[in-house]
Amino acid sequence: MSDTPKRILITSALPYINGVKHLGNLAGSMLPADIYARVQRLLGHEVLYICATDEHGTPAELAAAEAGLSVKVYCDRMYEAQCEAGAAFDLSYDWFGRSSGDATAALTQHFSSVLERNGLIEARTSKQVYSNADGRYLPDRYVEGTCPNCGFEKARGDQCDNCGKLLDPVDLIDPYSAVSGSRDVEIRETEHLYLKQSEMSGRLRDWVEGQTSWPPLATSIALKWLDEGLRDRSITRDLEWGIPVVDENGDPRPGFDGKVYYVWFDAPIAYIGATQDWASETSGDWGRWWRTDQGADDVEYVQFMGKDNVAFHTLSFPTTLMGSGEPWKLVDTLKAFNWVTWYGGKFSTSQKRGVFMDQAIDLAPSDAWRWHLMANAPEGSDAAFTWEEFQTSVNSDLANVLGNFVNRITKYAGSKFDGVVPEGGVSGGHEDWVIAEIGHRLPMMIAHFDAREFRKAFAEMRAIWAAGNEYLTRAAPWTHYKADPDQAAVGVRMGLNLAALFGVIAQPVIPRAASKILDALGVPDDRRRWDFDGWADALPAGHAVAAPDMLFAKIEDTDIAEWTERFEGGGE
Ligand code: B3M
Ligand code: ZN
Repeated sequence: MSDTPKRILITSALPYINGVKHLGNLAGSMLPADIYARVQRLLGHEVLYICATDEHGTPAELAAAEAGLSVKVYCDRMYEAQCEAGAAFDLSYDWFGRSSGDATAALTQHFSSVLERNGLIEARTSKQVYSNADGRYLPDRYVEGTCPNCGFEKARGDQCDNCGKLLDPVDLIDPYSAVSGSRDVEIRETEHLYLKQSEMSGRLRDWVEGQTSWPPLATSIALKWLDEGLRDRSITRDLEWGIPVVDENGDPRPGFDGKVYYVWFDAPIAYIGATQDWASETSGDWGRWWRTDQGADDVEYVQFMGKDNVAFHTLSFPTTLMGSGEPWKLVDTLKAFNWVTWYGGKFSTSQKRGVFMDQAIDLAPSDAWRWHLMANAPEGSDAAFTWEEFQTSVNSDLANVLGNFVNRITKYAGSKFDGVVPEGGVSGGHEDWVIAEIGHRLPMMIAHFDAREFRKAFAEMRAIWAAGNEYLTRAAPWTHYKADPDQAAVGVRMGLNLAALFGVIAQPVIPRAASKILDALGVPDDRRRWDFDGWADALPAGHAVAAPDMLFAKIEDTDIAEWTERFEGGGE
């Protein structure tokens, strides 16, 4: 079904290093990117899916301090933890790197020099909060105080968690150090580098307005910032941990001792740095994916992220790339998500509210989460997670609709037809019906996946499984077995081929259950790709099949009661 093979570069927003991610993070970036990558591979396209941990900035330093570890050791440990969590959820990265690697540092310093040469970066004197008690500057989250916008008393220097407003630490009323709590702070003047985004407004607007395949959520966020007037942003911070600041020749910059680049300047550059690391480790060719003078013109680049990351990907990162005047690949399509909420409230890493990836995997297998989270993806609006809906997804969609179907037909073939696809009989109206039904739904499902419309794609997949159940109800091979074994054979043959098809389409979404189904049915590798021609005869008469082990365990009411209590589900 796939036309000419494409080359598709996929990145998902880089998970921040300060802890294992919660289900909301997973559903808004890594999981949809993984499913999209798997779909495109099955369609025969060449895919490179890159992700990495985002390791710089104040949250890393603060979390390390809280854990009583050096930032380096903390990041090493959390990187391992995030690798494990990703593997447990079957995230099929081609490369999962680290923004703290050398490649990203070199690229960041390169972009800084080139942008400065092009007049898009300049050093300016700025006001920063300095703590006498701590003997250091307090950038971003190192300082807290009262929000000038809403009066919230625990606003952080970079943003108010209560009203969401982005802040500058010097805006806070009654500031105090988040390190020591000391209020003995003063405003000092010190030098920082500024990215002159304002000068790029015109080019950015032309570029944003020229995009045809961005979802409205992404375009509207970018245009809102442009309409409000892009402000120049400081891209350096008074911190130890990060990438050292260089001058226009790439040498250590005088006066910038103890300063590093701002985490949001280097984090998107890490998409490229991680690709370079992938290339070094695999003898891959990174330029073919990122440099339009080296073939990346043919690449379709798709980014996945939560809505709070859109401005950085549509404005500041493009400023870096375009402003360099070098032939870098820019994003073609950006898929942005709203929030998954915890019973309508916020998931929170700092307050440990919600379910985190490492906890989730102890409660239910990855397939269950993958199915539930993306069937209910926060696409049109925020989507609330509740235990009750999770239970319904697993018990009804997976166990009843898919699991029972596969189970019933394979067991029946085992007991009545010696575990082989039976021969004989002639297809009739019921078979025509289900073939037509699937012939109509399959292309729609693929089109929805291609358009990254996950809810619609999942609904179509469920409808295909349901059509199989409807077919078995109509054809009811068991009722014909005694009087007309040939007619029973037709039904079982079709049923087994439907089960094989269900396994093939389920692969990107619930890869573990899908493999179990395909292995039990003995579906050969070349029949597992998303090329559906002749699907109804994929398993020919005489082909041996077995019943898979249990595919999905049901979630009991007692589980829900226990989890609700343990995670204080809904209790805010
Ligand atoms: N690390 C996501 C976040 O933690 C952020 C994404 C970076 S993508 C270059 O909000
Ligand atoms: Zn506020």
